[in-house]
Amino acid sequence: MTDTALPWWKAATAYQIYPRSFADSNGDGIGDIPGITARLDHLADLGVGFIWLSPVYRSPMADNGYDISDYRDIAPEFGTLADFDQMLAEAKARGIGVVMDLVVNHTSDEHAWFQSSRSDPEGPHGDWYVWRDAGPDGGVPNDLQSFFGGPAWTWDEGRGQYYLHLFDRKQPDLNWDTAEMRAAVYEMMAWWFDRGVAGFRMDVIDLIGKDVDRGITADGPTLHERLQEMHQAVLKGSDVVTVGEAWSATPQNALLYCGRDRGELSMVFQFEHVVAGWDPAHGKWTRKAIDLPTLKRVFGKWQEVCAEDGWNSLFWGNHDLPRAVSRYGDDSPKHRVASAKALATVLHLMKGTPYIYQGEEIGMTNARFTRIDQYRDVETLNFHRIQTGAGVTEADFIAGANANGRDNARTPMQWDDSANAGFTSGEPWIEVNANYTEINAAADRADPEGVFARYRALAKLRKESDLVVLGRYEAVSEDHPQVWAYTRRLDDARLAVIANLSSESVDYIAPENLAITGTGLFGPRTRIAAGETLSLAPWETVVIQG
Ligand code: ISL
Ligand code: CA
Repeated sequence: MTDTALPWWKAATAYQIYPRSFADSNGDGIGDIPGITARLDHLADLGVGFIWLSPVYRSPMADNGYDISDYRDIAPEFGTLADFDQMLAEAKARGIGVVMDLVVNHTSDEHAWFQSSRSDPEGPHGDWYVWRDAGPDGGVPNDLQSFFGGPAWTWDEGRGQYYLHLFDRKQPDLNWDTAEMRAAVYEMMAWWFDRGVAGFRMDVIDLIGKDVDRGITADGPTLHERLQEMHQAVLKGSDVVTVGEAWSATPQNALLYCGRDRGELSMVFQFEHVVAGWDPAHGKWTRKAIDLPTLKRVFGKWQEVCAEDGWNSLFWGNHDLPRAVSRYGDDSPKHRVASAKALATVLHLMKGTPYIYQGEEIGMTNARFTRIDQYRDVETLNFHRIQTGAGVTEADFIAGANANGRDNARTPMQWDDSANAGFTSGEPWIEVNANYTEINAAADRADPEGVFARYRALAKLRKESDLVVLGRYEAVSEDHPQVWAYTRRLDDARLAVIANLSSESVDYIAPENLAITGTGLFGPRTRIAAGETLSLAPWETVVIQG
């Protein structure tokens, strides 16, 4: 890169690790930190600049670590602080930063703060959580619902009050109106920075400004005030990266989080492309096809939002979402590899920081479970109970869970074709996808035309090319139902990206603004003339730099 003022994370490709499912070093069936350390070369080879590590803190694991009982310790099943420090050092030696998951909308109910809060209302942690008296009828204070189903309030017998939990009842919400609580969070963050972490991914951060009594949860009145305070306390002046998970982020409010003069975050994860693929009436538990023009318009709009200021994060999947190739591509044996590569290409050549979710780089697919007892996810199990109780058939529920349930992304990483995909020598905590003998890192990496090779090339390009990092995104033929085409422009340099995102051959007539002559990046073609018909094979990509 030529621009030395550019923050390091703008030219980096990120990689999310869900530790429980990545690599098990000791045969207990649960992925762990030494397992990650042993696999760092895979990531270095891929060209990753930083890892977002899903939570590894001490936790009773009601929500696989998103329920933290001690922010300054590691869950024993994941290892020790010494293991963590070693992983950090070995990642650093490979030029890879480690970004922790900051889960501070809530803690575990087993956290010492909550234990103290529930037993001693007048004590030092009495108002660190959101407590309310029962409603006039003796029931819940209001009708706020948990994201995991059912009321967001649980009665605490000892304290004689309800506490708020926007997620599971084992995840009580912290009270962000308490200054001492906020200071404790900032101190904890500083403690991890002192250990050498490269930044934080902030779990459901758009919920911390909530106004419970008015029923406002996301994007609440004090949200940005809190983020600015956090920035002043621990982020200011350092070169760490921060990415906030913000389901409520819109083009209208995005720059409030990541505008250059705001003093808040580096970027947010917004979910407009994810939600656009959900059924408006039934949410994510029913299946709905993806409409490409809508998808392109959503991404295009966000490219526009952050064209001059702010910064986008780019992702297809994470540990809460279905596998990219199953959701947006075609995971049939015939088209899986080509579609995974096409999806990687259109995403990674946009402006922003791309995030690869573990297994995506080898084209891993959804789980395809057939029975509810194969699922482990608290959200899926809660909604199974609620929905089948309300009359949804077992088969319909499983079909929905197989489309969008969180366990799709949580089956173990498929390393090779040995027993349990090389993930564990023991019994895995969740079933390995039966397709591991075909789909695994060893096989894919051995193929120069494989998915991994494409991801590696894209990460390398981003590291080396100002155009890929900074070029302006310009949409081309936005209404085309099968082809995603766009250009990037930086001064005189241009990049043309064309992908057939369908399983049929397409004759695509290149409009004038796509005409280019230059170097073909992933194929032999070096020129596109205005009005020329490109015969694109299913999921074929054409990328030309001119
Ligand atoms: O996937 C989801 C959208 O329906 C939700 O289940 C999910 O809870 C939401 O995306 C918020 O996610 C984050 O916070 C949760 C945790 O369970 C998720 O894993 C995490 O990414 C609570 O900490
Ligand atoms: Ca283990």
